[in-house]
Amino acid sequence: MNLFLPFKNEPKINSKRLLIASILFLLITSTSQSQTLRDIAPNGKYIGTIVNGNFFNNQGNNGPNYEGVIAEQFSSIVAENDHKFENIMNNEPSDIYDINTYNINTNKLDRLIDFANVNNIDVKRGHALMWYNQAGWLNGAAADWSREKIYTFATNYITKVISYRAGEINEWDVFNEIISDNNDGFRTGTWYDNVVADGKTVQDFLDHCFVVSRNALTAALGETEGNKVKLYYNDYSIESYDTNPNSKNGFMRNMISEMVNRGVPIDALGLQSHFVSPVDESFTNSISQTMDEMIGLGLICNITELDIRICNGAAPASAAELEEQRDSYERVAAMAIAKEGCTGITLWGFTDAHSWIPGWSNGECGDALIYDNDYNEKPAYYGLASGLSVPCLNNPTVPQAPFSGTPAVIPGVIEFEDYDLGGEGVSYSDIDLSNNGESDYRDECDAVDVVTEGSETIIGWLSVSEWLEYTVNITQLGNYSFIISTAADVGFEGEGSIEVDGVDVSGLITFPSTGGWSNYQDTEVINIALNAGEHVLRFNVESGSFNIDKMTISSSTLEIDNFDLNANLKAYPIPFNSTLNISYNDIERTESLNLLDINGRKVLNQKYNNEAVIKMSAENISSGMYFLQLNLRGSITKIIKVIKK
Ligand code: 9MR
Repeated sequence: MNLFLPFKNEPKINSKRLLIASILFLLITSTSQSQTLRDIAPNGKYIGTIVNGNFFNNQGNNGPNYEGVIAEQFSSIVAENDHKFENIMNNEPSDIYDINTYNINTNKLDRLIDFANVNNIDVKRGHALMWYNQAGWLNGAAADWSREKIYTFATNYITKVISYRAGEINEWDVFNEIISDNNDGFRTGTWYDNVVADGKTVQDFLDHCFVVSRNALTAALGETEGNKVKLYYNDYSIESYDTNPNSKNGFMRNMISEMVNRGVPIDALGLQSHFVSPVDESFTNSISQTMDEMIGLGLICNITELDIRICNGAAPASAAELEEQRDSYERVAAMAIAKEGCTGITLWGFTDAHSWIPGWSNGECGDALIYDNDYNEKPAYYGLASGLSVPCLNNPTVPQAPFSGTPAVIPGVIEFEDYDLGGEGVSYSDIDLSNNGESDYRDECDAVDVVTEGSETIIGWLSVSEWLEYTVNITQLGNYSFIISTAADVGFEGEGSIEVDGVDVSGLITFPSTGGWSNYQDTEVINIALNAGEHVLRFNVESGSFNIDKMTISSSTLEIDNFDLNANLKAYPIPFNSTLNISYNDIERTESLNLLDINGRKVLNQKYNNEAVIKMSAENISSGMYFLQLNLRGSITKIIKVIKK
């Protein structure tokens, strides 16, 4: 569940997990690297790095074991510069309108793919098809092109590159860094400015590039295989959540969600993640919120260029700084990899011997990666490995069953933390795979975010689309009121709903801000009709952020115990709205039911129809008090008072 919790409990890396990780690494170091980063990463998720052509294939100063470390540690690679425009298309085509005149340098694609294939590296990323930077002759030429010429160029260039050895590159950054750094929307001052013409916008151009990419892939590979290649939008300084819609993050979230809504074929968002050490928990919580929102749109959201620099002038990093960096790598990796919608983390290099950071920062910052200049693992390596090791990730689920062994009784109180046994996707759905709450109340691998504070146990970090299920025993058919106790800090609120056996019984319930994550308030929902017997009740999180404590469920059915026929008559809901339900345990004796107004005039009539519950349709009568008259066989009449809402 998301980042919200009672303020007293700051989320921490699970201490049990740290213990497991430490044991794991004692094992690693004592068994000569038997477990590498790629082994530790959860099943189905990759850990990647860039490869730099200058150090590749023994070109230049490739260090002691440049390719050896890549092959041993990583399950994904991406070229640092080789696939950028300036390196892939050295010369301007003689005719921009003729794709046959586009010559691309395929050596650079071949080199990456072949190296990956030989070394069992599963995921090959392509970076980046469209980018204003490192674009060689294009920047000068396209500055004079019309909108239509740029569109044609983009179509031909993308088609040419993405179709080459199609299917062997698993992911492409279709567009890189199109958003401005000045909180003012799309980047300006590049040749993209020329696409704003004839009523078209930069957004149209962005959409066009995704459509062209998908079309080229499906043309080359067919629908099924073509759709498997993941198409990314990739950018920096978009990682942490910002409620300001004009901020880079706010603009990006809006841009991506509109693209998804319009059906643009985008599969993934790349958070570059060039960070400064130390990275604290409030920062990773904020990134987590961005990731959850993007994953909620059905996208993959991956970390695509991770490095965490130490900025101390030219000084060598101290032991304390390296420890902080270790924790920073651990935090970022643990937060991201546990999410179902995060399929991988890519580092922007692995050794400090080859990193863009010192050059870019004029020597102010450096030491950003996980191996030092001499290819020794730094504390950051172990931090990353610890973050990647999610002990419960591949835990099998078990059949659904009540938490306490017996179903919760309704009417009664259900504590939210007593959700059923079963696991992710069976008895609950939680957006991340660790228990942010660190409570010992349930099994460690039951990864819903349970928080224990003193004698109170609650669930925090709720996110849209999460749900929890409870096997319940409803003692009698009738109408119930639910009092739900929730908390949300100033500025937060949320919505939920209740389903029984897959049917919505409550509609949207709004939970207000209560002024604090630990200030619980009751919200009452009345007139929820429930059938008797064993059922599965589900609580859905529909929107917002709030903590949940318990549901108190009581009967709001009108019962008359001393009914003449000893019949336990029930009429519900009281007050009723569109339908009044009537039942009693000898209902077959009913001849008919009349609803009489206060003056004794009959306003509705209903015959018994062999159902266990007689339903009177009361939509068209006005609010107020009525008398329900039951006419039973044997000329017995019974009258009770009911109220229409
Ligand atoms: O690491 C790349 C460096 O060698 C290049 O000189 C630089 C040019 O801008 O690009 C670096 O990689 C960038 C990546 O392609 C996109 N995101 C930011 C990366 C760091 O600048």
